[in-house]
Amino acid sequence: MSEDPVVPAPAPEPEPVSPPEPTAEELEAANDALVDKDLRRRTRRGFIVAGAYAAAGLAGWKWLNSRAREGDVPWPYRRVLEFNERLWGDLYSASRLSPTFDPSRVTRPARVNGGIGMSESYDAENWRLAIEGAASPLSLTMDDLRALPQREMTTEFRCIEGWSTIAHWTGARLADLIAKFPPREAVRYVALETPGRGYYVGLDFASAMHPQTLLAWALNGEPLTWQHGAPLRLAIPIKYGVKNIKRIATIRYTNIRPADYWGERGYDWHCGH
Ligand SMILES: Nc1nc2c(c(=O)[nH]1)N[C@H]1C(S)=C(S)[C@@H](COP(=O)(O)O)O[C@H]1N2
Ligand SMILES: [Mo]
Repeated sequence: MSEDPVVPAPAPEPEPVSPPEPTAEELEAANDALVDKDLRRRTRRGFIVAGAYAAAGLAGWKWLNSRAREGDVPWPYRRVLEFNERLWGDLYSASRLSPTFDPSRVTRPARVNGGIGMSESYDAENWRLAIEGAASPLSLTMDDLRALPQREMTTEFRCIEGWSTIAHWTGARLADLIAKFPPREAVRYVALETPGRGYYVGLDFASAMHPQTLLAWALNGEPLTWQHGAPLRLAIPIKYGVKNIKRIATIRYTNIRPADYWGERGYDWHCGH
C-alpha cells in the first residue's frame, strides 16, 4: 500500500473571455448543409451581442480605475465602502456587547502599540480635558472625571494588525460624561484628539454612548503608563485598537463626521469588529 502521490492541484482555468457557446440546437443547425439562413443570422447576432458585452465590461473596468481617487480608492469603490460603513454603523455598533472575561485572564505584560500624537510632553499636574460643543466650552480635571461613576471591565483588545490581548480597564463611561456635560444640540458624532491633534478618532454617537466605551485612567489595575496613554485614553472594545485613542486632550460633539487618523489612511471609518 503506498500513499497517493502528491499531485499539485492544477491551476484553475481562467474564465474564457469569449461569447457563450452556441446551443446544441444551433450547432446541429450549423453543421447541417441545409442550415436555415435565419438561424445563421441569429447565431451571428448572438456573437456580436456577447462581444459587445465583453467590450463594455472592459470599458467599465477601465472607467472604474480611471475615476478620481479618494484616499487612494477610486470613488465608486469608496461609495461601496461607505455603504458598508453605514450598514455597520446603523446595525451593529449600538446594540452589541463585547464579551467580558475573568480579570485573571489579562495579558501580562500589556502590549504597547502606536505612539502617534504622544511625543509632546504633557503636564500631569495641569492636565485638562477640553469639551467642545457643550452648552459652553469646558475644561475638566482628572478629579472631575473621577467624580463620575467608576466602571471596570475585562475585555478583549484587538489590533487591526492581527494580534489581540485581554485587558482590564478602569474609568468612567463616555456616556456618563456626555450625560453630565451634554451637547448643546443633538449631534451624530464625537471627535477625540490628542494634545496638538497628532492623533484623532471619530465615533458615531451610538458607539460613544455604548456602555463599554470608557474613558480609562487605569489598565490592569495600575494607573496608565505614559506609553498606554496617561492620563486618559479611550477603551472601546466594540472597535479595533485604532479607535482606542491614547492621551485624550479634547472631546468634541459635532454633526460633521470627524476626520479619523487611520480612516484617512484607507481603513474603514467605523473600524468595528
Ligand atoms: N494617541 C495614539 N493613540 C493610539 C495609537 C497611536 O498611535 N496614538 N495607536 C492605536 C493603535 S493602532 C492601537 S493597537 C492601540 C494600542 O494601545 P496600547 O499601546 O495601549 O496597547 O492604541 C491606539 N491608540
Ligand atoms: Mo492597532
